[in-house]
Amino acid sequence: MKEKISLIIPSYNEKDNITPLVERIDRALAGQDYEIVLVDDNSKDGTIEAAEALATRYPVKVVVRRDERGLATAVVHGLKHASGSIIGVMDADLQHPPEKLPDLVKAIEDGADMAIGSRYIPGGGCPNWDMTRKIVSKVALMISHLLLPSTRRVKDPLAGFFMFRRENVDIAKLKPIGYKISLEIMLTGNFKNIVEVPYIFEERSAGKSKLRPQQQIDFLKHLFSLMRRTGELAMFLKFIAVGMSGVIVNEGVYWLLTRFGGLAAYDYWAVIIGIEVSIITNFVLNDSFTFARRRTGKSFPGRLLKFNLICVVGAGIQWGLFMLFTRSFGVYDLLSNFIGIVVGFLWNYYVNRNWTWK
Ligand SMILES: Nc1nc2c(ncn2[C@@H]2O[C@H](COP(=O)(O)OP(=O)(O)OP(=O)(O)O)[C@@H](O)[C@H]2O)c(=O)[nH]1
Ligand SMILES: [Mg+2]
Repeated sequence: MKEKISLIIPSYNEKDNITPLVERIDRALAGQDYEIVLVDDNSKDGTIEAAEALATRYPVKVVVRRDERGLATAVVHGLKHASGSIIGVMDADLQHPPEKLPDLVKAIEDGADMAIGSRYIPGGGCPNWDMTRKIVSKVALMISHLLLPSTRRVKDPLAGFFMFRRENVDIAKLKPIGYKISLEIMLTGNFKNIVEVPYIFEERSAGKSKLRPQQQIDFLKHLFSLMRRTGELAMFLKFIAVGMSGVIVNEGVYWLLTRFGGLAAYDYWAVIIGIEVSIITNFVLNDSFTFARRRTGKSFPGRLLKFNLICVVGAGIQWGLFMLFTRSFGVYDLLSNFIGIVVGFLWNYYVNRNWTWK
């Protein structure tokens, strides 16, 4: 017996797209056990009537929300009405080609627990986008990869065209804001094997785009919410706290060595020892506190060595920026040093987060 596929399709004023969409899906999924769950936010252009007419001929469930708007929450709502063990999500405006659905299904049948339609792997793309939209999309992608490093295993985590096994997702955990439902599902779900399938994002042939500048703000709010819920933000804040403790250790060791340790005349050595001791205490704290949940399976000396190396390079970055800003740009020395500290800190955090405690 084939597993049942539920395609959840959010729609808002897509009257002219709905019939060709359902017909093309039905052709693409011939021989599969599938249903379409169309979640419409009370469109007034006739989308609902068109969908209800299709429901007499095709396996279409029309779910109308009257009290809420929003793409991602519509998909969560649709999940509650879906009965398949495989869930697919796609737009109603034919920008996600239904003919690619079999590739997504195949990826799941071959063992993936999530299959993502990707614009950013060979064979995929958005050839019809203008320069601005291309840049906005790439910047959004970069920000996601930077702020939520666990999305880096996927080239296109922001796609709205994907499939997954329902058992890997806990609906109660889904709290998306805005448009990026794939991000929400990928990061709150328990996915071990995510596969990307290339597709071309088509031009919108009918209906209007619902993209508004507000969505960029919602996107940032959503990223922040995911950083909080996935523990990413907590790690960052702990790393800052540990870094501050390192300053105290660094100063304390310098003070002890120069005042009581006989290094009064060798203060440059006291500085170096202070730096190294604080790197080690920072390491121990980060290893047992900040990144405690991420250290399994890696050797302690290996982590210590990587951390040490990264921090020395970080110090080099701070020094280099200090020299650059004071000498080349004539910037006030305390400000130059501060810029160096911030950049060096971000370097230390990011590289350690993704390499030492990978
Ligand atoms: N239920 C529901 N669906 C929505 C809402 N906003 C957008 N959609 C649907 O979500 C899908 C994607 O929205 P679009 O406006 O096409 O967004 P986009 O594809 O990123 O932008 P374009 O390329 O300009 O079309 C479409 O099927 C829309 O009808 C909403 O508030 N509620
Ligand atoms: Mg669209």
